[in-house]
Amino acid sequence: QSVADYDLWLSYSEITDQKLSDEYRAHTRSIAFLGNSETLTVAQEELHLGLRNMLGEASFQMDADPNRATLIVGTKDQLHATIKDRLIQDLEQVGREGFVIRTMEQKGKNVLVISANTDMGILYGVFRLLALMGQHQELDKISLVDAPQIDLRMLNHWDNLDRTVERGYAGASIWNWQKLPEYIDQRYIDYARANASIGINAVSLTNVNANALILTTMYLEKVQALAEVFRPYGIKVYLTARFSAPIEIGGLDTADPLNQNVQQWWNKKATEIYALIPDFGGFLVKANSEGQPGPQNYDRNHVDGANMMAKALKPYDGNVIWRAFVYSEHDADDRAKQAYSEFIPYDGQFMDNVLVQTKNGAIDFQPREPFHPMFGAMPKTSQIIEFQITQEYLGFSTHLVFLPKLFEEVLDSDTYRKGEGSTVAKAMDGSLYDKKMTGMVGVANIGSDLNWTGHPFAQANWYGFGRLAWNPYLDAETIADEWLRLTYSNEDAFVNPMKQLLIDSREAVVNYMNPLGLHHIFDTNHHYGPGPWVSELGRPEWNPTYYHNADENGIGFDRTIEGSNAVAQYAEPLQSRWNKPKTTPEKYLLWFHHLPWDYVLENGDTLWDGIALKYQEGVDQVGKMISTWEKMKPYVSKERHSEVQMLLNIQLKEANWWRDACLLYFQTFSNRDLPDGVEKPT
Ligand code: GCW
Repeated sequence: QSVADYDLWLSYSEITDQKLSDEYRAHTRSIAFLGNSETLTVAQEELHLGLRNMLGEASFQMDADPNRATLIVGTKDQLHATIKDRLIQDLEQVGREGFVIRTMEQKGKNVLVISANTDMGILYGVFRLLALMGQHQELDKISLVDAPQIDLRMLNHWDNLDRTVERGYAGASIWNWQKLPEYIDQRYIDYARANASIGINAVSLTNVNANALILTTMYLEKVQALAEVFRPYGIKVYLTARFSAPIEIGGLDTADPLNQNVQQWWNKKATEIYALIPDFGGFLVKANSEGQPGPQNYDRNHVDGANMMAKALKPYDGNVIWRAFVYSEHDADDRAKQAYSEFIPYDGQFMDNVLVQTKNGAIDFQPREPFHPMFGAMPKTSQIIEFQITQEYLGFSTHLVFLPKLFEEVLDSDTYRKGEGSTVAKAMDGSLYDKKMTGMVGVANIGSDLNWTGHPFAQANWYGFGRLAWNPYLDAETIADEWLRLTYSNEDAFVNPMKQLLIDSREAVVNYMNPLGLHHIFDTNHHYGPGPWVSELGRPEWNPTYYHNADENGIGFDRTIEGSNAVAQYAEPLQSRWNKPKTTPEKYLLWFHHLPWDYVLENGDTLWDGIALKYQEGVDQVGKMISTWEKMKPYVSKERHSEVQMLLNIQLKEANWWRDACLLYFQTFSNRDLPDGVEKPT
């Protein structure tokens, strides 16, 4: 019952159910693992590890004759014609990274086959088979054909070279730059295994608030060592490139993207990197945002900057990932509008190895935001989505919040860019517009804590991100179900209530932090607790008061035609719908509207009462999470149980804090009593 936190969802717990383990043993008794490569070696090792832990060492043999094997693992080219012919149609569907898992008949006997077009497909197939077994799924009649729907499935680390992590809440950076390149921490390997098991195939190692030193030879050799660890697992390395690097480490006196010496410098840098890391992914760039240098420092624009770097990488098939997270103090009528205004005119001007990376919402990783209006609005650009897995505005690694629910909500949102059904998922996976490359990015929540993510349940957010990047149409419940089974237990009495707990946890945090479309009312800089009163910071859009605008007349941000007109950045019918409070979903109400305290909500409550009751509901939901967890003692180790219990107790205390702080503050404007049912602050 006890689970080593370090093992994540790869704990491969022993299968004690006799019938099931017999069934699995029958399938895996004699294994023919065909072919030879670094990737196939790690796949074979993983299969071995998984089977040994789940079924016991003595139960299988690894190098069986394919004619007599019960499990055959091999790429299309390795398979015997009689088996290959029966799989060929499916293999044609699964591309470079997909796989087929099927039971079929061979000489009157059942044989289980994992096949793919490439070695990477095999590795993904092996991980999937082990996951299915870990979830106690039937294999007898399995026929699974699966392939990723998104090309680039990427983690962004915001890790600094001194091992601090921006917005990292799980200890120091796992990259030990001081000991690299010689010392290869086992963690790097396990990190690669975990990522490959959920299909992550790219990682940017360093903070987007970048340090140019990472591009010096000394650091590149360290990066090379990591890239070599990751390569068998199909993971490409990217680095953040500081736009002013030619000045800082190159001795030039400018970083002007149209200056030939600057272009030359980046060309040479690319050549140097690819000599060390032939499959280097490319650069990730945050430019002209929050004080980072960029092309605008030289009166050039994003296209000039991105294309200059793209030219340097092009000969090696590298990409530039250019972030669209920009906002400036000069045009601060509505921060939410700025990225769209700045980027949309550039559609069609970026080189084809430039990807524009846009956060899921137009402000900044809030507990809830409407989808970013740029999605679907740049048909000629490879636009990729950035989610935050680390919980900057979601209670750090202290609060339990299951993020796949948030990711799913965004991916399922309809942009209407090509009529009804133009969901964000479709804009991302290339089905809406033909894209050279598609991608989904998550800001990692990983650190050197024993359990990787700080909160043991934050592992589910890493897991869930990877699963959704593989298939953006998966639903959050399926992901919760998988993760709970793989990490903790297959007992229904555990899985069912805990699944509900995970699913509800997202709405709980919205309710006790930012209900009804409120946003960015966090205390300054750290973004942890409430701070709706903060109003004296240097720039208007740094102040929470800017976002909620509470006064005697009401509360909310007017983004209608009469207000900032941010609604105009959305396609019809959203534009018209969200322009009126009555046709705006209440979850976004105060995002788009400034409304009187007595505005009447759908359920008949006044806005003031509604806000207060939502805060209370959030607190009550956390209370319910605690009582559910209380009943889970039989299914998890004592240590795990008490760890999560302590964290949930903090979460409850802080949900109360949020409710009291926000309601007492807003009450100074509303001048109304709290409704029945809302606990009075003491
Ligand atoms: O969410 C904000 C964070 C910054 C971060 C920035 C960004 C890396 O508060 O810490 O900087 O976004 O995404 O660039």
